[in-house]
Amino acid sequence: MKTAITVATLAFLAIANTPAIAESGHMDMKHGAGMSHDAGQPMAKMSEGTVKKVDKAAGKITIAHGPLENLNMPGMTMAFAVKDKAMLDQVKPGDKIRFVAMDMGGTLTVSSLENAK
Ligand SMILES: [Cu+2]
Repeated sequence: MKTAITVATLAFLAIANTPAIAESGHMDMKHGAGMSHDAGQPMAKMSEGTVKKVDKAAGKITIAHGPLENLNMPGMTMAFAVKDKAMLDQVKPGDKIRFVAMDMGGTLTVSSLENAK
């Protein structure tokens, strides 16, 4: 008798739990859809840095930069390629800038920059 009651209780609990599991799965799906919507937004997280050197001939800029979250990089001084050499005309060593750097085919490239005053 005792055994039969236990089995019946477990069966009841299993049935009672099923809607809860289904519901949490549904909520996860809604959450996932929301995240993919956010990923569709243009992401232009600007990083801050100070121009150390501008090499117009090579199309490179050396920047002492703060942490670059999108590249998972700590602050350091390093050279970047630039997407457009014309971008180098608007900066000179010592300038404080905001910029977006990204990995373009293995080359860390500044895709946009602006003076930070
Ligand atoms: Cu770096």
